[in-house]
Amino acid sequence: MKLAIVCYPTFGGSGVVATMLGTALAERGHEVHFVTYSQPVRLELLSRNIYFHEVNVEEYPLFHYQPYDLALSSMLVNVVQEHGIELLHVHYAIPHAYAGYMAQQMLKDLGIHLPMVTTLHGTDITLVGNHPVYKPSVTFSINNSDVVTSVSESLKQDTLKLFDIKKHIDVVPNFIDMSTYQSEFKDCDRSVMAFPQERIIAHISNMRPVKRIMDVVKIFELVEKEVPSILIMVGDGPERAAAEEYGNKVGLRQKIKWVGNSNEIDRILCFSDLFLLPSEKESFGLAALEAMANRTPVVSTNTGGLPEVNEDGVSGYTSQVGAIEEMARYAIDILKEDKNLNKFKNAAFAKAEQYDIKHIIPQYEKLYTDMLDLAH
Ligand code: GMT
Repeated sequence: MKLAIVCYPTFGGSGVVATMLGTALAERGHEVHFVTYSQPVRLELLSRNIYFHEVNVEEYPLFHYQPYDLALSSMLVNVVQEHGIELLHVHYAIPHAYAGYMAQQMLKDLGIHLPMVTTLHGTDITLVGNHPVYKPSVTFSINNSDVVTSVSESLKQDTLKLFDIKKHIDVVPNFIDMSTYQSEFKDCDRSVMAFPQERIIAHISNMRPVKRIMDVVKIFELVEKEVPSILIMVGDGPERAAAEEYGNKVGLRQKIKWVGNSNEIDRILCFSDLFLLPSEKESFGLAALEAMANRTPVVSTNTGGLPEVNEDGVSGYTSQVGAIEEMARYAIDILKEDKNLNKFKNAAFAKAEQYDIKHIIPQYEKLYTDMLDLAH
């Protein structure tokens, strides 16, 4: 089939999931057109069946805010007509589901029916979408999508609680391509980062307030007193400066490596012994799943969809938001002895296998074909 995918092109999980989905569908012979404002960071354009259409918003001095959703819906109308697109899959409700709906209406005028799947990812529901400024548009866009999916059971329940939803929501969890992680991990050269006696702890996020990265540094501060270790902080965002300053103040300048945004996530996770994700909200926690696929256990909060991914006492541990001391104790428990650490590493890998791409892509394909059957 021929489909258009709309997503954010940045390092955020929703864009990563959309890119992995599109890439996997293209490998299975579908024609996939990404429509967004720049090339998605993980998209390899030189691949069979993959196309990218860049949405440009012309700057015009009259506009205080440039109308991206208008430009996106117009671009969708053009791409659908030019390439005979059969269905649209938008990731992240704001403004994508809204722009998608507008494109559907314009195409209807031209005699073209374009069914739309909306995948809810988290903050489009729990943080931003729920704000009164956006709520009516988000409710409308969800209720007017042909198919709605959410990336965890928890996000589905949040959506039903926070919005007046008349549509059925299918839970299709995020996924990972485990075939990429079956190798012997030959590239795991931990000596580039740490001394042999040190454990390596990692955190990856966009360092927004919701990620509570100050908690990451405070947990590490406690762990490091008991277990020689270093912390690798990957990503960038508004909370970074304060957390970095705190780390320096408490004497951890040499122990915390702030590496910024990175395209080498798997290399970093490959030599990591523990992943910390003490988020305030997390609909799924794709970063935790990526860690687990790299045999890295996770200490996280138990918020949102995290307990669905990180099984408490198995692939790591989960705690209440803000329970810094408890998370530090769990981290020490995992890291202290090699034997226990290896038990957690193997269990994390086994748990990640439940989310292998081969279980999830057919679920999306079925939703697409059912939707197209209904449309014809
Ligand atoms: O949370 C982020 O840092 C980015 C955000 C996004 O929209 O890209 O992530 C959300 O979607 C991811 C992919 O489905 C999920 O793994 C994240 O848990 C979710 N973030 C939140 O719910 C805070």
